[in-house]
Amino acid sequence: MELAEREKEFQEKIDKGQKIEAKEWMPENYRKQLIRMISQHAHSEIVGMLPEGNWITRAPSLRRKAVLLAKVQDEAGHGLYLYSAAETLGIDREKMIEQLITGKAKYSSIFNYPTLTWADIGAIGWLVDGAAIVNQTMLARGSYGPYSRAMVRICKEESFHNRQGYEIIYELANGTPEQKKMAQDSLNRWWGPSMQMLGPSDADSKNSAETMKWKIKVESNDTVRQRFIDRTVPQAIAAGLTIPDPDLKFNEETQHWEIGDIDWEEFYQVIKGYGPCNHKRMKARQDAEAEGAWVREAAAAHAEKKRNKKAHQAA
Ligand code: BYC
Repeated sequence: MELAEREKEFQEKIDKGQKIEAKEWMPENYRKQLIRMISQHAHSEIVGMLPEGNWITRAPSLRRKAVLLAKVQDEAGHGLYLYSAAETLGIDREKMIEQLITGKAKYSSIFNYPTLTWADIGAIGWLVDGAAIVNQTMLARGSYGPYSRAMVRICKEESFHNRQGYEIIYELANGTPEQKKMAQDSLNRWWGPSMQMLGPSDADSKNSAETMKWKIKVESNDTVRQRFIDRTVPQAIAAGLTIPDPDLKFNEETQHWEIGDIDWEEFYQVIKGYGPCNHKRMKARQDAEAEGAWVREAAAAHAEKKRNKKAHQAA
């Protein structure tokens, strides 16, 4: 079959809402776009463990510690499903990890900010996982079977993360004046990066035309961001906190919350490597890779030994 004809059939399948599975024919750029997005997503999950893991030993109670520990472990699990989903496209995990630790691959901009107080753990669960859920419930409707199915389970776990984050923030916001101040300070620092996290505005999003044509994403960055804003502003109000945006207003006609300008200059600086914690995050992943080398070598040697034994018995 001619390439053009194959592409036409592929597009028809997508337009009908059918899923594409691992072994099926797909345009090379569809494969590339998916590897780019899924591997960036996987990297975000494991880098995202770092700012939160930082607070496990300092959680204010045993309950908070157990919940945070479970959340951070969930993020590692998400990384594993996602690396596996990317592997179905013909790239192996070693290669993806190498791309991460050599700085060739991106991970979410949001994880380049520090967690300065316990309230930041609340803000991450509330805002970061909140933004992730809105984005990922959309991605669960995407065209690539292994990725969209991974999203279903991830979103269920993210919902628990989101609730635990909001609970922390809500309790602090309704606690002592010092605690309320801590919650507000945390919202002030995480709001802007949470807006940026959902990607450049539609006019500047270079991949959206292609990824939306192929239903890798079924909604644009701005659409997803607006849904996140509409869901989050009332939660801030319910907690008695103020969104740090003087231009925020509710549009009665459209029934949407409208925000002021997003600081895209900051976003591009962070994704170029100049955020407050890029260097630290990268070094943590590089060290983990180096320190885990002996485990991988031992596991590979054991597997090799088993294979040789089997081959010897079969001979
Ligand atoms: N950070 O053309 P665009 C989590 C890049 S983790 C860094 O609009 P696209 C969690 C983008 O890659 C959740 N880079 O891109 C974990 C592109 O550059 P390249 C993470 C960003 O792909 C632990 C360029 O900017 N979620 O939930 O159509 C604890 C132009 O952008 C970012 C995912 O990864 C960013 N924020 O749309 C707690 C979801 N935004 O690659 C929680 C999967 C954009 O061409 N990804 N860039 O060099 C997506 O849904 C989409 O990739 C995006 C961007 C909406 C993020």
